[in-house]
Amino acid sequence: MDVRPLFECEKVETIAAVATPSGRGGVGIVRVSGPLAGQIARATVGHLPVPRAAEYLAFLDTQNRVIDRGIALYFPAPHSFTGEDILELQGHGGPVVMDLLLQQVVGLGARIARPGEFSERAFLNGKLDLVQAEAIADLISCNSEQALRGALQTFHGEFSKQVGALVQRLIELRSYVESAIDFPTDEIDFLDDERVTEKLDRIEKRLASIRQSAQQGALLRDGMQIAIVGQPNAGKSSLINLLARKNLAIVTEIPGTTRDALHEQINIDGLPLHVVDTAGLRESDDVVERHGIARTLDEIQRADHILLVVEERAGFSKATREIARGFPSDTSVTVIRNKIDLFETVSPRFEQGELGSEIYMSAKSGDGLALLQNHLKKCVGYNDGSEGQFMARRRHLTLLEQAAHHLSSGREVLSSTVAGELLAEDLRLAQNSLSEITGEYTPDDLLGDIFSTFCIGK
Ligand SMILES: Nc1nc2c(ncn2[C@@H]2O[C@H](COP(=O)(O)OP(=O)(O)O)[C@@H](O)[C@H]2O)c(=O)[nH]1
Ligand SMILES: [Mg+2]
Repeated sequence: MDVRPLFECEKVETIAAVATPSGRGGVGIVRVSGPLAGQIARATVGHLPVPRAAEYLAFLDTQNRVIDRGIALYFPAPHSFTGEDILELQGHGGPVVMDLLLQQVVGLGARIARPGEFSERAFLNGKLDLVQAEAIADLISCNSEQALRGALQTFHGEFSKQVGALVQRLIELRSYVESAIDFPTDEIDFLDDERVTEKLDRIEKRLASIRQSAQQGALLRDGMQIAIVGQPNAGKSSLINLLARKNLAIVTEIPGTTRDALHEQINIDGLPLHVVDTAGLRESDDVVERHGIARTLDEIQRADHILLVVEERAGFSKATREIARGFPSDTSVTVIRNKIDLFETVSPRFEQGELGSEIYMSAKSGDGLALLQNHLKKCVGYNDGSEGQFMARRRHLTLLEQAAHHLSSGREVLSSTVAGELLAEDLRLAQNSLSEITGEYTPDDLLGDIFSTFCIGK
């Protein structure tokens, strides 16, 4: 990686922040990183603490008054999170204590850290790659155990390892192709050689499989947008209440009850889903209801997946077909044939219908809910408990897609023109896209964007 370690640059500022959440708690931690950490330790606790050993001490201000008593921990460079000297002052977790301690270290020359600046330094000093740094932020903000496990896998380098191995193969192929260019008389023979296509095949296959895992990994993190739509009274609000296991939306037998789009984040075995209940679609003279219907149409455009609720009794009415015509062609749809409890002979089941999958269920009794939940998991290719599932971000998906695009353009060049230079260039671009994932090749302003979304003190 062509990044000069921060601690080798002439003037590195020492940064400080409260690393624990604001508010009151048993323990609060002020973290200091940079060349002044040792000096700040001496001035605050009287001496340089033994590296990596907990010492119970008084924390003093510049007039030698005790601010608090607690544990001081010192991690000299390079064996620390950031790769710089780090001092951690673990005091009592009250806002005044934390404030005074922070003032003390700032008075001694540290400056307040920007959000994510500790992680940024860890990255710049080669302690973590970009994917791993992002995984720490995801680990802190995740909402389910499954997501936590995915973030940990990524933090441990699972995703980086797979991307790194692919980059290695690309480099090998590139050097083979480039050596062909250097001997123009043999170039055609070189490139016609099946080894090139074979290698390219293998790289493309591997990339496809990483993309699939990353897609799942991104769903783990970001979830899927699901819009519940249909005619008034079909049971949409009952369905969101059932999925969320609480009384969110008002349910009445009066058509047109729901006007505002109602958003809820739910979780099926660790898979996060953003579900929105919408106003039923029909012609209406009511001004408020018409606003609601306009919102429904917006939600339909935004959704990754649509649950179209119909009353089993009414079946596929003309009005329902009309609604479905407004769905974007690339959005997947599941038809919920609701209210089967009204028929003794109909039991929950799954079928393939004209619009896609159909689930016969009852939003009122909950019969068939498990069918719907499993179906949604399947739709996103989500397997719970699968080993090796890592977490990924949209940023990674975009870069993987770019890499795939360059590879397929390289393949075209190879089969149509057999021009080594062009193929080599496509391979180079594919490699750059992949390297941007781990941060080996990443523009500075992008780094700023990424780290600024992290929390303070991390
Ligand atoms: N029997 C039965 N009634 C239902 C079912 N789902 C909804 N309902 C009823 O249908 C009416 C409309 O439900 P609601 O959820 O408000 O429908 P929405 O207008 O689509 O949001 C209410 O009286 C519900 O109790 C169901 O599965 N079975
Ligand atoms: Mg409703």
